[in-house]
Amino acid sequence: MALREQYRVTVFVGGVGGARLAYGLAQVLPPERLTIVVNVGDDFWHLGLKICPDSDTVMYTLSGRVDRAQGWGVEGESTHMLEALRTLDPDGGQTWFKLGDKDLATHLWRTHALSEGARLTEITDVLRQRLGMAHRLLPVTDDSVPTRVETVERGWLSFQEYFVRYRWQPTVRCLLYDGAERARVSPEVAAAIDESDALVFAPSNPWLSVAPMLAVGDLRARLMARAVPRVAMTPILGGAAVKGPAAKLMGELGYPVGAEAVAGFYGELLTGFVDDTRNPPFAAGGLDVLRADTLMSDDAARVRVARELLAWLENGGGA
Ligand code: FO1
Repeated sequence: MALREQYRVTVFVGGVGGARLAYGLAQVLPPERLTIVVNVGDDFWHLGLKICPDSDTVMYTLSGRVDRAQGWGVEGESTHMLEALRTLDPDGGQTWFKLGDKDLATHLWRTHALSEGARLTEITDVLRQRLGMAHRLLPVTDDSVPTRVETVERGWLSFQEYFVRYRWQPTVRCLLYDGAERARVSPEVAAAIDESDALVFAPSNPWLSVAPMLAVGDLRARLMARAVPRVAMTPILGGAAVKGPAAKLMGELGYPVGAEAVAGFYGELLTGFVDDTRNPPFAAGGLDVLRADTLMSDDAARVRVARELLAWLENGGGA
């Protein structure tokens, strides 16, 4: 079915899972009709470099450069720098975060541009164009909003320490989106929201990827002010997360593991919800629910899910 002329979508994404939906949407919608807004809560400084993992995962995925087995990093990557660093740092204090050689160029270029005074939004726009990504990619804010994780076993950790260094094994007690109230939604993101015909939350981790975006400044109020479909897709399929700690984290934070609790996380922000056919149906209150096979294991599935979502929205679904 042909989509309505000029129908514009903004999709909010985290890393690997979000990039998969963004990839599908980008095969269906031309660049002027799709804006991808990305979480910056995972961003951190490492070895003097500004690393933006979710942003880079989306750029590499949509430009066809991603290491498909990992879901992040660059395909065919070499690790000469990392090996040399291991010689200098035999105790592994800095080598737990694996920076490949090509990926390193992205971090060097970004850090240099920041030191020259450019905004993260401007830098991300240049990077994605030069890497060959056609669609617009916007960090939710130019401000720093690092996610911090309080764990039972290791106390407070930075997000990447929790996620990569300790492989999300520590038990999470609580999460902090540091500086989020003071952070401002970028003007580009504000404009994208105001000009969109639908606002979509990818099947990203609600607490680790979506919450750090919703906590930024007045983002939630800006979204609520739009009388367009505001829909989210479940990251929980058949009682488990496709990848990563979503299900484990839900249990630790005291939520029942399932799509209903995911919908509850968004609350009145949503007008619609995309649930997976593997999940038991639930009473979704006023939400319009699309039930679909949302597993996006290959490119064809990503495009199929994106088409199904857009057809539903186009036919008045999710409102
Ligand atoms: N994830 C890992 O599990 N191990 C790594 O060593 C690692 C390095 C890395 C380097 C650059 C980058 O952009 C991402 C990287 N990731 C790594 C992925 C990433 O940190 C996480 O998947 C996300 O932050 C969670 O969305």
